[in-house]
Amino acid sequence: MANKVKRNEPLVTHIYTADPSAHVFDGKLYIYPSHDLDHVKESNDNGDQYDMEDYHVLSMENPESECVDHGEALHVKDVPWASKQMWAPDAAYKNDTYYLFFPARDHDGIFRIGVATSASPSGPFSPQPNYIPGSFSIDPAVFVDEDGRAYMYFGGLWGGQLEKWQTDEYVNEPAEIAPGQPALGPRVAELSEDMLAFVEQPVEIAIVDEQGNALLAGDEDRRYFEGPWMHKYNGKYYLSYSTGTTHKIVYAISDNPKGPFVFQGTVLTPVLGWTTHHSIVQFDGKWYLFYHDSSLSGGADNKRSVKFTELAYNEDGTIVPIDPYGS
Ligand code: FUB
Repeated sequence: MANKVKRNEPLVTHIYTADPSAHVFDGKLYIYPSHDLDHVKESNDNGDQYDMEDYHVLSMENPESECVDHGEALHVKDVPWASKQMWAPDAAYKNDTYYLFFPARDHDGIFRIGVATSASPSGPFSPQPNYIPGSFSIDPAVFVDEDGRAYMYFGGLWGGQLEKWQTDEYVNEPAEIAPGQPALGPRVAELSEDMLAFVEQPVEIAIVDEQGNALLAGDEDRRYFEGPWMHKYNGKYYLSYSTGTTHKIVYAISDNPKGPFVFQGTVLTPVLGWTTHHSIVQFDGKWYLFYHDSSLSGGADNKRSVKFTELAYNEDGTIVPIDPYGS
């Protein structure tokens, strides 16, 4: 199925798609989204309404072309360790292999992150029998640096269970984090050469203000919630993410892939729907923001559609904020 895509319009309309991770592979744009299902589930802070079962890979020859749905690339029934909720995935290319990284609940209801491989960027992908040892929570974003080293950024609050991993052990009912305490940061771990394991225990990323003070849990306009993305621009590392409860995509910059990152500002103002999730990719010299909203479904939080638009930088390297519904 193919539709010619316009800026700020759904890439496809025959299925609901969300959480886009966009990459350029083989000179084409490949988009790895979640596949939202057209069903009614109980809606709660645990995220039960996001009850996705499989992934479809989308591709575009270029930003002016049609978008192709390559069909089912991986289904939860084929992943031995996973029970449900195939949430935001990402993909990477290394070792002549395409890797699909994805979170799902294991058979104990704990979110873990798995990996599946393919010879083709459009799949189908064959899952590893077990999740990545030491992985937890949601929203993997894998960044392969210019030196070939690969890092996975991950973690999400609330339904994403990050609060339950404040120590290296899973705690089902953790103590609440007070608004005046430092906010939880996303986690990062370097991946092994074969991309199937962590080479280290994941570490928490520090996101600080201009004075070097950690962002606080009560600072909901700036603190990390979920959906990390990493890209590099002019030699600097840009960590962008969703603020969750305040529905923004914001970013922070560092000289090091593991931070600390200094908070900068907004990438994307709120979209229609509770969640916001994005990726940033360069194609043919221009930069693009892929994101989702719930306009196609008339505002249903769990029936979202992936869209894209151009992204621009100011001369000082800051990002020009995007209003998804502006002119
Ligand atoms: O799609 C399910 C969850 O919603 C994702 O993992 C989060 O980033 C949010 O978009």
